[in-house]
Amino acid sequence: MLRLTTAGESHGPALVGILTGLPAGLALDRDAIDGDLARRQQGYGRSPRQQIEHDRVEVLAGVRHGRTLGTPLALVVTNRDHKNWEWGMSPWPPETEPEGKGTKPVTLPRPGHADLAGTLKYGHNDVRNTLERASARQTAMTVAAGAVVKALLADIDVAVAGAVMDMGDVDEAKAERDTVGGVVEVRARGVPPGLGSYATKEQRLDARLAAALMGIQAVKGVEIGAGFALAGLRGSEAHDEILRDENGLHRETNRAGGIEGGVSNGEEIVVRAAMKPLPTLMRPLRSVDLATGEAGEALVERSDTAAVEALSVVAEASVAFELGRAAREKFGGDAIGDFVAAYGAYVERIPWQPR
Ligand code: EPS
Repeated sequence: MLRLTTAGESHGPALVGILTGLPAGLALDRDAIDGDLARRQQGYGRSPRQQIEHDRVEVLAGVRHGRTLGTPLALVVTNRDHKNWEWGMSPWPPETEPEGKGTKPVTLPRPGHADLAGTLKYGHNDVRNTLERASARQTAMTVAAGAVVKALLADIDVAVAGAVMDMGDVDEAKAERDTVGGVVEVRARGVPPGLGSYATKEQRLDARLAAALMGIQAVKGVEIGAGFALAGLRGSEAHDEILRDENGLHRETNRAGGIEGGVSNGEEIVVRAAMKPLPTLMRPLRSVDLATGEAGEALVERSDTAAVEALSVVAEASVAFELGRAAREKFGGDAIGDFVAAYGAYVERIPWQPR
């Protein structure tokens, strides 16, 4: 089954991903993957770090001449900033004099980041040992893997797109040395009915998409379809009546966001994620020095004022990955042709046409 395992610190040499469970023969386009990586780096309010990084995917295994081999893919995204952190992030005790960044321990945790809870949990004496992996830098690998899975979905005519719905005023926040959050939406078109299952909570597509979105750094809320607003409606106003036309079954409304009973129902999948304002403030919040116990101000590092546009790309990749996983469960196949044929036979059987 489709699975992504990742490793990599924000200022280490690289992000690494092992992607398993793809069929053989899937055509991949390097420019499409790199295009999504570039989209993730853009947007208002991004930090100067994005001028250092030029994210590109390197494929070390699992692909030959542009097609998957049916074996694990090994993906790498290099951290160009690592050259400034070679001493600070050295895996072994450095044998040279301290040089570059990360040479002094961080002891003032930022409220809202993983800094405090992570450092307490793992018994670190340098908050950097927590923040390096907690960093949203890791989302570059999420996007690389999501771009690969979007190619799989495209073969069954499923398209996934993320967009920013709402965002605080970046210019104003930046002037006040503050940060803002926002809301993104992801829509997936062409998803056939029957992905996920009502049978167990682990199989429910809504639960899986919620976990995929909540698993992205800084996400604090997730909605499917009309989400929280449904709680205030009558049943007669909330549900999407079932109609039939010459193309098959369809709905005139989509308050369910394309999922009923934890199963895709053939309508567009619509999910939203709310992002909190980023926790690294140029005007720091109060904190406590973990080394001395003294009151202080939180770590101030270069930071994004907002990363909501980046979230829209990461959320798109995360939704694509989960839909790809559910599609692999349903249609299987060792070769891409088997997968597409199983999809074809299934949509032939049911009264539904992609719209
Ligand atoms: C992040 C802090 C910043 C962000 C980073 C996430 O990194 P730095 O400390 O190097 O400026 O830029 O995100 C990325 C590097 C990225 O590519 O998205 C954090 O603490 O979460």
